[in-house]
Amino acid sequence: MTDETLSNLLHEERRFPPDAAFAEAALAQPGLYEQATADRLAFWEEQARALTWASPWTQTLDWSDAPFAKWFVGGTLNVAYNCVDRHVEAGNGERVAIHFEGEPGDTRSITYAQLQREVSKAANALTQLGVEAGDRVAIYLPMIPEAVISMLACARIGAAHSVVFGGFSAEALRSRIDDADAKVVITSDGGYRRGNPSALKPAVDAAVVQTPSVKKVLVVQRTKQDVEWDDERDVWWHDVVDSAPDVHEPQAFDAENPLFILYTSGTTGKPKGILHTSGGYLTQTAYTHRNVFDLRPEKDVYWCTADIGWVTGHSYIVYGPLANGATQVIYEGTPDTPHKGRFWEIIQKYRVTQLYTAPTAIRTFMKWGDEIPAEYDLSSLRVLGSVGEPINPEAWVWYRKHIGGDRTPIVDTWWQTETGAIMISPLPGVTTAKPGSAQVPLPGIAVDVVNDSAEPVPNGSGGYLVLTEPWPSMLRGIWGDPERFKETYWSRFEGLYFAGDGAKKDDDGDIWLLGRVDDVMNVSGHRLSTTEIESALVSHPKVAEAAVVGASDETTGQAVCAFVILRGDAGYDESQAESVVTELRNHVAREIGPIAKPRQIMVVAELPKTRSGKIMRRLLQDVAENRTVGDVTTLADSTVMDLIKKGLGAPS
Ligand code: 6R9
Repeated sequence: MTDETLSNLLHEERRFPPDAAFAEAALAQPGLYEQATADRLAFWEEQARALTWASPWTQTLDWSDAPFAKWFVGGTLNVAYNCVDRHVEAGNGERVAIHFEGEPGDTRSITYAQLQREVSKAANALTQLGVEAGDRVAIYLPMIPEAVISMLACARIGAAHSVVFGGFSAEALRSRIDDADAKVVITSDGGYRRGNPSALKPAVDAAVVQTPSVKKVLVVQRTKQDVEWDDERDVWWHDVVDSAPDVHEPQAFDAENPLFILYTSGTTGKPKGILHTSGGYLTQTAYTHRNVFDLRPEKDVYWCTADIGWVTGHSYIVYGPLANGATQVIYEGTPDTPHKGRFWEIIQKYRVTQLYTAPTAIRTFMKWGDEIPAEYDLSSLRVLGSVGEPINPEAWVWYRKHIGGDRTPIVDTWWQTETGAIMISPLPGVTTAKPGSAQVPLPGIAVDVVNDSAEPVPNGSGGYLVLTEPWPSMLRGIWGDPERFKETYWSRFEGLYFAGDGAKKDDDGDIWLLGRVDDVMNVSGHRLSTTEIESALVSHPKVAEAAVVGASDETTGQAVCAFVILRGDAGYDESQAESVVTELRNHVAREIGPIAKPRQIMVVAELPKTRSGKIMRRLLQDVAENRTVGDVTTLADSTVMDLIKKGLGAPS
């Protein structure tokens, strides 16, 4: 990456030093970095000791069969015991584990003592249904407490779960059940979505016709809608779980016992079943959750808005928070049901202290307008988190100002399904925040940015993000495909894990994520990042959201094409289209340089996003290059592309 193009983001000069009182009281102190650097493995051993082990490990890390890692070799523990029972035994049984807020407004608060009974019942019921340690169970549920209970019940009996996001199709579900050879599927009649019950069981019915491994389907009743029923195969949760004994003796399993498989979406080809195991995964999710969010389990109310169908839901709704004995909110629905202030209403109601959400949500809230959150009391918030995509500096600053009351630290957390837990993030109370940058590897984590020859780039330059040392919550492989694991992550740079992301180091050595490397454009031999130009566009007061792609161009190789959504209050009407576009093109030229000036800017009403909120630039590239739009099956809303094409006057 040439120096003159490493521009816009590095010009972000706003700095947010930690508040002195917060810094003094913070859980994470600067000494944590020194401690981890002095002896990395001893540092991780200390973090592992925050868990309760049934028998101690004999070796911290076995890397002799790299890239297949074993952490805490010989140690045994029960993950569900760590997430539930031990808090009850410590006298915290009456503490609320989950404040559940259903979309229609129904609520349930579940204490740790109740959770222990619920998980025990579910574990007994799964055993009765024939599930044994080492088996796989598919979970296809809405965001209801039974989703968490099911995951913990699997962990309790040593079976691996494979959660499939409830928005995925019958075909996506079928291929995942098949790949993992799941014995049981746990689902529900449906869930609530945008004010209406939305069915789930029909997809399971269609999928399991073709999956001989599935012996039983366990069905939670949530919406009470009609369902088809197979008397041989289907059982109601309220029949078999509610009547099961509420005491269950947790058995200890090996630290490397598979905990779950989670399939990653997005790229072409067969989905990859990312495998995570027990001891190292739980160690790192608990450690990061505590330190990155400054968690005080005795008084905080934490809320992560992800769905448990994604890794963020696994690590930062289920395992990290519960291992730490946190009280958290779980919300079933969408942020605009029944009104656009629903999130803020929930924060006000439960006095939420930590909010963990995604840039795409933050940009949506910006688009809806500042006045909506302003109507609610958000003063309980102490730490705000962001995950999933690079956060544009403007969105970061908006988040801090309008949600965080110009007061809260923001943690921009970089990690992946594969890393299992947060890897790069500021520490609240320690790091002086730079809007738009994830900044520094957490204590215990080793990352670098390298060039094509695997050499570390100097400060002020860009390249590829790599992880240079194994970490406890690292993926242990791709389910059933060890070769693909080596090939995908370990073959590009010898001995280094290649994350697939571009990044640059600023003059202080802080890391700025630039999006997937396939999102890097090459315009007239200059490497430009989509994130960089998107951030420039979003920094314009009229723009709410932007997506940038490189479209092939006869002269420049690639040309910058931008799709923008204007802010609701921008007062835009069609007759001004031309002048707005000119204004935005000039704005980008001013912010980054003429080289980054988009060849084309298209004003659209929506952007195509995956169900986890990541913009699918590949589809926009099809539009920009006048091609038939490719596979839209992983889109959250498959009609978006028709809307975009119609809006641009292109044939659909
Ligand atoms: C946790 C999660 C992983 C990819 C990752 C990167 C992008 C996630 C980010 C970020 C910049 C952040 N990503 N967090 N990019 N800043 N704070 O999202 O996992 O769904 O597997 O996606 O998401 O490109 O490689 P996953």
